[in-house]
Amino acid sequence: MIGAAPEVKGVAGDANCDGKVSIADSTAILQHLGNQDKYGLSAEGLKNADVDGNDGVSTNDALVIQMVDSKLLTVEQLPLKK
Ligand SMILES: [Ca+2]
Ligand SMILES: [Ca+2]
Repeated sequence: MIGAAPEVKGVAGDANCDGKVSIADSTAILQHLGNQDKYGLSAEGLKNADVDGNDGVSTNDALVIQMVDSKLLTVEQLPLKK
């Protein structure tokens, strides 16, 4: 993987667009929902954040990302089907 840049664009679950899926993405979604003016996600982040199979970003999307962080789901399973 020498010289290979991580794929940052369009990673399912990567709400904060740092190229990986972690608990920080779950937190970013919750902050977005709680205070959109201050902590709003980018357009790309919103697209990445919508992983639970239901349209729109909700606390359930944050929950799905927590499940990935807890190894109950894998990134490869995202986004979940309806
Ligand atoms: Ca991330
Ligand atoms: Ca959703």
